[in-house]
Amino acid sequence: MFGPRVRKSPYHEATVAAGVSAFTVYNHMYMPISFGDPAEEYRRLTERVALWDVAAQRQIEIVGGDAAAFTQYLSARSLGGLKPGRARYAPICDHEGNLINDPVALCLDDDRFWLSIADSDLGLWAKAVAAERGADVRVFEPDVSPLAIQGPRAEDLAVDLFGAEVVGALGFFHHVGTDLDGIELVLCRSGWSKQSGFELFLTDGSRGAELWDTVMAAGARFGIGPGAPNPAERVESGLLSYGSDNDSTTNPFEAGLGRWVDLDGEHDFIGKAALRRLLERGVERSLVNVSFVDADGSRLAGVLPLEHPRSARLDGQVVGELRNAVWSPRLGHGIGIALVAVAAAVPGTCLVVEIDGDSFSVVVAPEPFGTPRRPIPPS
Ligand code: THG
Repeated sequence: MFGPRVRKSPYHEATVAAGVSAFTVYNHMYMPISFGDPAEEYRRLTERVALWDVAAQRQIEIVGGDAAAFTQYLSARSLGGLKPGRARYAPICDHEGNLINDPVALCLDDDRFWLSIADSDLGLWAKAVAAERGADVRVFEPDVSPLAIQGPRAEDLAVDLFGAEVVGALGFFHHVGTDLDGIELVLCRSGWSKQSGFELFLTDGSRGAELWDTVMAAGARFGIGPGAPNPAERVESGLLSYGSDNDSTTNPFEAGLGRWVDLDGEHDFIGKAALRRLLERGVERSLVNVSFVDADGSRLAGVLPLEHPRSARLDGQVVGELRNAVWSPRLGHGIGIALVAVAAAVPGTCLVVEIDGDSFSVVVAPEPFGTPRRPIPPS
């Protein structure tokens, strides 16, 4: 019993009707994580198309004369050249250089942005920073609820729903305001998998069930079914799960997001000076992919991610934590993500973790798993 503090998404009833079997709480909202058959949900995502209630990816809207400059001031990544109709992955740090969110920033107009946030109260942060700086912006959470279609047949489904012209013109991280049978939404080529797909940002929460049903009906001929951000596919793909892979003191270099941090650019942002100092001092930990090497790793088949991190030991000494572990259908063995001291982050290093009284051996992978993104078909 979570009570009214935990919000329901506009798709909540539809997901219950579709057989949701587990929720997490994300941005103070229930978010489906399973429909009871992990193996089938993985196949659906990697071979056909899956429908995800990701309304818990809430939007923080920033609008006003200073919106562009203010949004930039929040973001460690340069948003230079981010134009209406474009989006950019934009890690955000606090003044110590710790990662506090890793949203997708969408530019809707020259003076209007959405930060499509991961699981932390970025709205409070943005409002406070705006007020303290006297920025000419309004910061609020609009009525916007993303619904994702992900998988190799998402392209065909999107063409059926929105037409080849609209979909063909949409590059990766491009978006456009449109509607589906009069249901207004922003269509974006994005999503938290590497299987290709789209996110439909519904802008009228009263029409969630209608949108879910419309997409489900059109997707029937492509083998659509319900799903959720997939723990196995995303670890295989190397997408960061903020708050799950990292702790409250992880900087973007440790989290593997260094390539998105623009320290050399002109733009000032919160955490810039701290991040420079961190780099000078040298990064102490690193997020690495690991493979389970015991035959026993196969017991991870079908399980949901770890409920909490487990200590990882090297020669008996704790050197960090295993943050997530799942069975990988693609690789055929258990895989995980560990946040460990750089000395232990060397490929081939063997670590020992205890999970529910059993001891497992994991080995640091030679390189991040990082499935390449499925290419966008030529229009
Ligand atoms: N979509 C939307 N909002 C979100 C997520 C999303 N909010 C929460 C969470 N996911 C934020 N985290 C991420 C992490 C990775 C990506 C998007 C959001 C992502 N990364 C690509 C990559 O790493 O290959 C692309 C990065 C780039 O090219 O800029 O897509 O999924 N709406």
